Amino acid sequence: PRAIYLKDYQVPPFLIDTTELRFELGDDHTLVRSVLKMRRNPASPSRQAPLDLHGHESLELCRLAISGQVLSPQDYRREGESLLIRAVPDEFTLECLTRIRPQDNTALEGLYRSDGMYCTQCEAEGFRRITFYLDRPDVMSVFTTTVEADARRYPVLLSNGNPVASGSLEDEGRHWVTWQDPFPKPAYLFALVAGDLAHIERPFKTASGRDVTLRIYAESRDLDKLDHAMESLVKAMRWDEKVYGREYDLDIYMIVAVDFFNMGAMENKGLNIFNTSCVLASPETTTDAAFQRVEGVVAHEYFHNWSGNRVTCRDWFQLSLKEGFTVFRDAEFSADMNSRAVKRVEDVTLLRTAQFAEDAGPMAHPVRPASFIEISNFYTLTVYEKGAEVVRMIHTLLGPELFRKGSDLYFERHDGQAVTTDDFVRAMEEVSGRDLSQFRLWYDQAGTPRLHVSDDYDAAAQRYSLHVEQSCPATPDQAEKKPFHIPLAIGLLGPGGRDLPLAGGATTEVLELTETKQTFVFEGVAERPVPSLLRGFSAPVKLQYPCSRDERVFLMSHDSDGFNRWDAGQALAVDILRELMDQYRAGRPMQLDCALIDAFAAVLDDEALDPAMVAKVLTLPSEAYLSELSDEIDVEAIHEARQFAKKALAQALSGRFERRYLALAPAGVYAPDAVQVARRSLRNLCLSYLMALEQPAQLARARAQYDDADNMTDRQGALSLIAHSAFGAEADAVLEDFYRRFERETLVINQWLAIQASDPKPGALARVDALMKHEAFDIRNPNKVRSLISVFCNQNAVNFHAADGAGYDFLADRIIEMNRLNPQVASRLLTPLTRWRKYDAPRQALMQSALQRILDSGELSKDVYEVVSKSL
Ligand code: HT7
Ligand code: ZN
Repeated sequence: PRAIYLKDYQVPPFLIDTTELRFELGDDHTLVRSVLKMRRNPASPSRQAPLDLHGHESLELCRLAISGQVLSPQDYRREGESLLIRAVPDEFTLECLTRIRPQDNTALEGLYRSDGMYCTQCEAEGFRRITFYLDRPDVMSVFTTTVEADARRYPVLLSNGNPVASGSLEDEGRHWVTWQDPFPKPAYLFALVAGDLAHIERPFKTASGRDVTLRIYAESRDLDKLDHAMESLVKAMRWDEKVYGREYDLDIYMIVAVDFFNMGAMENKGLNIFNTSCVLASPETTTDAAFQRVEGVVAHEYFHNWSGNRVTCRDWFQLSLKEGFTVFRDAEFSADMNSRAVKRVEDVTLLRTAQFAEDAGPMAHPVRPASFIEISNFYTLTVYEKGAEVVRMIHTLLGPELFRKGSDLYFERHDGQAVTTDDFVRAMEEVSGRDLSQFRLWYDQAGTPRLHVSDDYDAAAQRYSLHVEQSCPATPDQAEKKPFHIPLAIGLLGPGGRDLPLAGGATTEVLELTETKQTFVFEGVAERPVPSLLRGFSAPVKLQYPCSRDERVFLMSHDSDGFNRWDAGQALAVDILRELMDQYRAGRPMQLDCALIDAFAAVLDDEALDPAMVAKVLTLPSEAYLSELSDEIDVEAIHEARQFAKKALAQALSGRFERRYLALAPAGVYAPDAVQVARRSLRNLCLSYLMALEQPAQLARARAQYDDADNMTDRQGALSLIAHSAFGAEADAVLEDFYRRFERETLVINQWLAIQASDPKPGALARVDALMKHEAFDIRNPNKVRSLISVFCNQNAVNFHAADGAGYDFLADRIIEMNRLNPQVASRLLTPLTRWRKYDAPRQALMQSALQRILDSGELSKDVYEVVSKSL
């Protein structure tokens, strides 16, 4: 397989003004007829270029005609994914008839069947599995689509835009519907759905008074689980009108839930297709976290209507243009709907554990990658989450008003265009008058920058100085890095814990780092302050400052920045857990520093704090985060130290945990609102500490919570604690009970699989192996693969990294199997093996040999080949 490079970008030699499609869906095969009005692109320098269409090898070409003239096989050539037609006029109509077999499509790209329905996934390059086309985002066309199918089995026929005609072929029992989308769009935003679906509907009036119908479709058994998604959609539409001045533009907005889906959801114009896991929600079957995920994903896909669809990407290297910006938009939306501080903590936790690890691994790439073999491998945390941080930094540097002006200019100037991240930054530069040329390095340089901060205080001169040094480690293909432009938000705390006034009387100041070494001087500082650095996590960097445990405790209780209060607690816990790991490795008895116990006690006693934030503060850093911070990951030491700390905290603070657990008992009817979610999160965290005591009384408490729960958050919280406990018989019993209660609820059973896959007790691999044969498992369903296989390999370190390498062999076998069925999912499964350099020598050897075995296993998809070959 060949890499393609950003530097080789050329404008398309041809344009497609209109695209007419007719799908005849059949059990044996589907016929796709296309009529494309095409012309040479006046902006292209190549005036004689042949027409080079994309078309997947699985396409069966039945007929090809240019302006009515049928072409014979001598007139064109198929080569890999390309269909070359040599002599074409400057303007012509291309007609094409292809035969495809959606029922055999296990890759879930293009048109495929999910249970009994047809649906599509065209981003990034799936449209070429439907018909021959210029399948690149800078070719935008006006689509008219007719879908024809058996009327009884597929009563609902959907595509993008507005429905304009329908009819039936009565003697054949078939019917058809025609959809027209007036907005030119690239093929990756095309969508089609056909099935026996039920829906809910709601009218919506836009700010300017246009009437829009909102519809959410699902299988009829799930009709009662759609209200939360609808409410989320309405909130997102209102928010985008208010915060960005963006309105919806078609007469109808549809969401369809499907069970087989490679990712979370897809923003196809006017017809979003969603993984059921991101749309269905009910108190009995859905946890609070999943409710919030539905709200966030519904909003994300809706926001794409402007940041992605109306203004799209010129090429796939620009993916973060739409994804980074849209993640930033959805994060701000969620922050406004729920707790801002909690949302920031969650996003930074994800970034610091998983994105930082990606940035330090063999697949590290810039937010705007310079090359790829398979674009599907670049739907990454770097493009999405770090890309959102880059947009957030622009917001921080410009301030909210100028940022809004910049986004207005960007949307207005580029409406209907396919553009680049440079165009986005240019709009921000123009409205602010700022030069962001150095800032653009965030798009081009991979790796997580390091900040080393030191300080000094001159009492006589009442002068406090912060010295900041930045560096960035080498990443694949980028040995040397230039200094980044970094917004570093800081505050200074006086001895009593109050913020000192800084420039202009503000208590937080954004320092701008642009050089390798810089010093910032603060005058008139009467006493040595404690600095609060990187407030709100103002830049995606790793910051080191020699802070004592006492200073961290001080920041934990006094910092006016809620995020940094949490972060001080995390840093304190990391420091103490590392001490425990050293003790464990040295064979000494582990002893928990009282500083952590005292700090946790103070937080538990403070009833004025938001319970959701209390739960975050009292959550020990995860094994994944501790691994990311390690030069060499000691899986066992991390696990043992964390377990020990948890139990020691539980023993020292059991009275407090119990008191708060009881005080937070549910009152009233379940609602996934911020207040209740906060209470449940802290209550379940208290229960997890109490269960760490390993006492029968606590087991009984957890079982009672499980039995009495009126919602999935409390039931599943108790279930996983019991299932992971040392009480083996009770664990088996509760898992059995849960299965019986929910065996018809696919998404709930996926959680049941995940809980067992993440059980750290010995023997997990054998249980996972057995579950693969369970009726609840289906290797063709990505949600099941993620719940069982991914969770085992990513969230059960002690078992996956067993010294004998059985976990690695298991994963290699699954990847070899999945490579044939679903390359995108197979490729994502590889992640834990790619991190082999972070482990001890014997594990390194075992992981490398698992990777080599995959490479040698036969014909690999581009997806798997790229990741394996770059990792070895
Ligand atoms: N823009 C969507 C990306 C997506 C996707 C990409 C590759 C393969 C399958 C996929 N399904 C969805 C989702 C989003 O970011 O909104
Ligand atoms: Zn997106």
